[in-house]
Amino acid sequence: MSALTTPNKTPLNPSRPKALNNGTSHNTHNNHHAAPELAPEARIVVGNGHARHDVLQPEFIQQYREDSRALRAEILQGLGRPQANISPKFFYDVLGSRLFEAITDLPEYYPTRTEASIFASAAPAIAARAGSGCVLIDLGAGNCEKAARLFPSLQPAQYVALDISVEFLRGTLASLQQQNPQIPMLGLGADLCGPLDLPTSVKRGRRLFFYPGSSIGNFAPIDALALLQRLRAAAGPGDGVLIGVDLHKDADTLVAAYDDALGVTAAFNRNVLRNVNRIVGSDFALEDWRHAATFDAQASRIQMHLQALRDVTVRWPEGERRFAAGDQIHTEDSHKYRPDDFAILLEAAGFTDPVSWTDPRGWFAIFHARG
Ligand code: AVJ
Repeated sequence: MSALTTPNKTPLNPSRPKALNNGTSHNTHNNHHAAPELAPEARIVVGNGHARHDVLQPEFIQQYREDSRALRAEILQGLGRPQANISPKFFYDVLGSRLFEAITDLPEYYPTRTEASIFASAAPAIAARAGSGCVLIDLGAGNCEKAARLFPSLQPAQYVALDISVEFLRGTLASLQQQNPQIPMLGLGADLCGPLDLPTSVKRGRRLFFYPGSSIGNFAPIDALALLQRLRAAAGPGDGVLIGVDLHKDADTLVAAYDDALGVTAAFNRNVLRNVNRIVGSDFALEDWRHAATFDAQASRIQMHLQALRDVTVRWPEGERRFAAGDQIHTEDSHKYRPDDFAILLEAAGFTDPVSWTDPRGWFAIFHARG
């Protein structure tokens, strides 16, 4: 366990997630949804308006803290490369998280709806296979919505929500805890890109690692394999993984999903420049950059770039970068798997007996495999 680990006593009135105001979130490309803007007390005040002192509270542990100097250095390193890039983790500031949430409502963006429809229709089969009463470890927690929908069928012995920052989890988990007092909950601030050291607060017993939303698509297959291997190392016999994966399909459908008519994905992509300006003090002018999304069929991935509309020089306190008109900054890859290939990846990581559920069009799949 990291030396930074500090078990945190949950305040009686969980505060609004502060990190939402200052930050980037994720290197695991989870979906960060801005927390609902409830008055803090709205979550636990009952009846006569006095806060109860005996309500069940989730536990929070922060294992890993992002350091702003490291984030700056990471961005500047990416901007200095011959092929400039910005990691997709910088999409998810407050506005970016809201834009992502808006993306999931777009008619063209099928993954979220399709995955939800599979969970809805396959929930009994998934529970039969994964087994109820497990410790549910949510690696793509975001707003915890997807896991919460599985509670009735899975009846987890504990719900562990993982995020880069526990601050993102406080509000959501506190209200989820009130709605599900029978399920002990733990919010864990951890980095999925490092080894998975689960603290002792994670109950013993069968574990189900849950990674929904095709977040795994942001990793190149070789890095997805490394992540699965880390999960495999943390899993014992009887444990399993449940992973949402977007599937390979025709280029038109894919490109439309990442270049919608309303321009929400374009705004989501271009917003990364505002976040970068905030973090490194650069002067990217948004009007100089257009959104580009292409499908590389060979690599089976959507690639997002920001393309310079004219010659520009971007400056920051200790440097600058010139871009010629047409030059691109790479911002995201979203890999699309063929079902057999993802099953092979799971087996290569040491998982066994992979099964998947899909929708009638075969656009998205949920995989289960055993540790
Ligand atoms: C959150 C990584 C699953 O790749 O589809 C949506 C992010 N980017 N539209 C995806 C995203 C542009 C999304 N993931």
